[in-house]
Amino acid sequence: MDAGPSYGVSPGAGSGRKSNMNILVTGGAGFIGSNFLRMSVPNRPSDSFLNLDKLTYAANPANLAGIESLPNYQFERLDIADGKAVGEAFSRFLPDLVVHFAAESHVDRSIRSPGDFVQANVVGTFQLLEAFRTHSAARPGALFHHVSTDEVYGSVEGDARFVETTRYDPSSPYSASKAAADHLVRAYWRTYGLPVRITNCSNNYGPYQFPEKLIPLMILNALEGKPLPIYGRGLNVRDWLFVEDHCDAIWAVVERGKNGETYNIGGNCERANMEVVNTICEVVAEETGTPVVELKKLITYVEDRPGHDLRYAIDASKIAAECGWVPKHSFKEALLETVRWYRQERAWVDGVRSGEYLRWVETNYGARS
Ligand code: TDX
Repeated sequence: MDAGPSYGVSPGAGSGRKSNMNILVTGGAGFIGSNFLRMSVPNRPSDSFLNLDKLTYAANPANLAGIESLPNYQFERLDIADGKAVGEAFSRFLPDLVVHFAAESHVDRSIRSPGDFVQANVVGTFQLLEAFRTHSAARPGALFHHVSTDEVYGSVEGDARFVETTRYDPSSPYSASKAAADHLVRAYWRTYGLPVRITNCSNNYGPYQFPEKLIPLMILNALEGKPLPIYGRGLNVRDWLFVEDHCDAIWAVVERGKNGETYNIGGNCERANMEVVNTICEVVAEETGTPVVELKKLITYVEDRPGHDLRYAIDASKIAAECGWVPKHSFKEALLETVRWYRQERAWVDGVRSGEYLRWVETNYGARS
């Protein structure tokens, strides 16, 4: 790794990875992938980035407005489950590093349409591994970094926390599809010696998250005086990770992790859903001057999600010890930043809600398959 620009990790603390890398990012128009690209592309001018994204409903080209004209960035609309197209992209770009974010990720949608999740998350990961095996694996220092989730471990009991060796026990079609993808990645390490690393992160939040997930949905509904729907009794616990901390963690693993290893990434921030929604009400009240009691009156208990995991809790000590990464943002501060972003970026919010950007994609790239 060059000692030059290196996002979020100590300067010069590289692992000897070469500079001038070709970095292929999948799902870079989605929430976490676009945060990763916005943080990385301008800061790594000697690396070339290729973003492969199918531009499904949760991807938004507007997420990349600030970087799309940079000379070290290219975009290609592509379905990762299309093995031929993936192979062609790899043979042209010859990636040294693949950071694989692309996934269908919303649990409620996976309950309604599980097939889409198997296709994108399992078949898509398989096609990328095959293309990487054919075109990249022999390149010195090549690495396939697979971005996964803590949901593969299922619900944790008592005070325990997920460690990297916790048995996989997925509850939803979404988490089962991510678990299957993780197994494939690990199998390619054991069978073919493919240089791979896996990270399993907790619940992300921050700017540009599609408003189907808890935090952006609650922020927007609170700003608009709409009901705040809490599943069940609101006692389910998640560990919350600010998206920029997550992107820093990925670079820390790329630069200082080991091949064949898995690293858990967490925000050290466990909260019951109820508590998260109350904090959102408090932050929105402070920002808008709306009395907090009025916002809390919007809380509505709705039918629980089937197979709803009670608690996710990450033990992130391995990445701290081996890669020197710890989260930098406090929940309150990062939530305030997120609330301010959703208040300011009305055009983005209106665009994703109205489907305006879907029409833009159709005009520029043709109809979605
Ligand atoms: O309207 C809601 N009401 C509610 O109570 C929504 C959308 C969610 N919830 C609850 C369900 C969960 O307990 O909030 C919690 C968080 O829900 P989601 O934002 O849907 O996330 P979760 O189901 O925990 O899964 C997330 O974390 C792991 C992401 O969606 C995954 O993509 C990630 O891999």
